[in-house]
Amino acid sequence: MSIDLEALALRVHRAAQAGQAIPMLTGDEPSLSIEQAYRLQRLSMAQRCAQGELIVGMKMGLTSKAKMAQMGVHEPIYGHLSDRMAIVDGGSFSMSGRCHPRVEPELAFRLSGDLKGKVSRDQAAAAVQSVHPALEIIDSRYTDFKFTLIDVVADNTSACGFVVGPGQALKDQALEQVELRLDVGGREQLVGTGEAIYGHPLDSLCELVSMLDRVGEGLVAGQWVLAGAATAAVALQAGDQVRLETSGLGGVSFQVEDS
Ligand code: OOG
Ligand code: MG
Repeated sequence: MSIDLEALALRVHRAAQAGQAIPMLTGDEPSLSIEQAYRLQRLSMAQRCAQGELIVGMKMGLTSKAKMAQMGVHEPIYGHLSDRMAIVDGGSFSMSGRCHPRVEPELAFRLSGDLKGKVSRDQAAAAVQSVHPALEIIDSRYTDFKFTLIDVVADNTSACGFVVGPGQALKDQALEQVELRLDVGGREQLVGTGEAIYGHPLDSLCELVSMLDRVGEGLVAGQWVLAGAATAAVALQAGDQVRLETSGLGGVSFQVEDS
């Protein structure tokens, strides 16, 4: 019997809406393929867009060794970013209605041109309007934040929220040398570099374009792209002040509401 992807998409969507973690989809559907997982992800985004959400960009995930080791999944993945996930720099994030959110230090690109096909680092750079320090909030909809590659893709790669700091035009900044210093509520400090993000954050962008090309898609001007975390992710607690400082690219912050 064929797998009902719409029904599975709805299951993940409902878990996200209720903030109630669910068992992995591959538990019931062990034959689910990676192609079906991406189709499921798109169906689930379509269900959300039908309720008024707008796609504003894409994210790469598991582009760093630290994240791969933390999650036990060793391949880069991509997900969709919507307007409802965006939090203003310095703004607040509410824990209510979430499963078990974590934060990651990232770099984000804002595109001024379209990107499609196989692109070089220079071609990718030419389509970037600005580079920004960014914080991503991920919240796996699966029990205990444990998943397989296929399950996390079906769950829109745990995308939950993102905060982008002030941007700079992309010139000759050595993005691989940028240091990212994450402080989570004074409890946890982690440091990573741009190099940890797929060797170079622009190479992560190229890989995203190449992965999208496999399904005949590309990126368009105006979109945001999160290049992936530079360190492992840190669990959030109510009341946390979360701040990312970078060497040369400025900072970005948000706070976790008390309740
Ligand atoms: C999957 C998403 C990972 C990143 O930047 O590596 C990710 C997860 O760990 O839940 O967004
Ligand atoms: Mg991320």
